[in-house]
Amino acid sequence: MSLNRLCVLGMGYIGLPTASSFATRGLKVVGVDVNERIVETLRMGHIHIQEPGLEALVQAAFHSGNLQVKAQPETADAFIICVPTPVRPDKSADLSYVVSAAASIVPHLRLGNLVVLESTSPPGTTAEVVRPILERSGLHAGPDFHLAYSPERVLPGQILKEIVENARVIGGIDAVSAQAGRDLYGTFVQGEIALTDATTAEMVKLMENTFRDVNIALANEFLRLGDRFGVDIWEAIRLANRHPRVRILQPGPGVGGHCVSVDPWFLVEAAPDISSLIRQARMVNDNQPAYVLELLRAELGDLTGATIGALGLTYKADIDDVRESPALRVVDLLGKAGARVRTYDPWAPADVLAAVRTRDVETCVQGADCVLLLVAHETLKRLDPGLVRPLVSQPLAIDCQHVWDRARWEAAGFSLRSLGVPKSQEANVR
Ligand code: SAJ
Repeated sequence: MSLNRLCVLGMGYIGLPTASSFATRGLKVVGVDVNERIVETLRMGHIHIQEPGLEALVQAAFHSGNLQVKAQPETADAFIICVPTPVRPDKSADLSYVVSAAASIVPHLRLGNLVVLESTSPPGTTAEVVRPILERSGLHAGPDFHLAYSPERVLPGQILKEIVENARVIGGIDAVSAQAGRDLYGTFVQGEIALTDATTAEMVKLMENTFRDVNIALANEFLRLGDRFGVDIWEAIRLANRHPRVRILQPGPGVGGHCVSVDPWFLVEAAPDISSLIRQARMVNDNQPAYVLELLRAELGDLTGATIGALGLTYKADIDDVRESPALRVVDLLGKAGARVRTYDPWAPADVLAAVRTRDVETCVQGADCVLLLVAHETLKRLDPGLVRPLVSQPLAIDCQHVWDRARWEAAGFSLRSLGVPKSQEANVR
């Protein structure tokens, strides 16, 4: 089928690269965002998020003359919904952005159109939530227009490569809808395109991120067991992973981001009676920041009045996203425990409030009783302990990512504690 004009709703981490990828392949694309500030920023040729290569791709899309950004959708051959689906404080799925994006398409829906939902959604959302909204147009999904679910699967930091190369699953409300989705994404996707039904595709996306969350929870529980039994968990994981069928993930200060720490709740909410493992894994990962706090207490005793220089605030390394960041949770817990926390992050947006944000590492660690590494940004991994040592008040460093070189930090006069390396094991890893 011919799909030449496209409306992409939501100009965020997924919608913007998706719209730009189609535009640079010759489709006429209108990118839509309800946030006027985002529309203005993009129209001025700037981008509001950091992702390697994205600015150049967006500029190429504008230069091609095929990309426009607007506040409202308009008639098109296909519509792609890429809006957020957060969880509410009670862990229920908030589908309000999906609902309003679908409603905004209704006046523009025409015979033969294709509508694709990309947002991560609870099973049944495409068929039971989006479909009835679109059918308010008087058209019927199936005979009159095509409707499909196709989850984004890209890793922040590698979006541009993965959006093209990853395999893509497209689930239609009928077979023709799925094929229409393949015609559309085939424009730029080089990975395999697998067709299925909409609810299976929704389930696939949730299973992927739940698989990751449960496996990280297992690594984090191993870390606690390692502490109990005096085992360096990094060494134990390295050795276990030499088994041909074992691949244990990395423990750490917790799981963040708007995906892995959120999506499993969609399954728990939809079927709480049969998802206890998934819920428990979420709780293990959500408790990691409190576990980090205990490590600090073990080293510093009462944290009231202690000065902590906390390095890293984003949810993972070398990206600018702080959503659900475990580092922010650690900082918050430290503040509640009475510590004076200064923070530094070379990536986090300037408007992130986290105790006292400083402009450089030196100011952050000045007078610190403990230098705390929370996120393994490249620049922080390479931090020179010799520069830090004269600035701190106590030479204690705590590495929650196991990336600082023990010999180097100790040579600079620091006592280095690593999350996952019990004190009794530190001598062995020297
Ligand atoms: N993390 C660990 N240990 C690990 C791996 C990750 O503690 O071994 C932590 C990270 O530090 C971070 C969190 O988990 O706080 C999530 O990071 P991530 O790199 O696992 O994943 P995301 O959220 O950046 O992207 C995920 C990806 N899903 C999978 O790998 C199954 C990506 O492919 C999805 O497209 C994305 O979620 C999404 O949008 O759903």
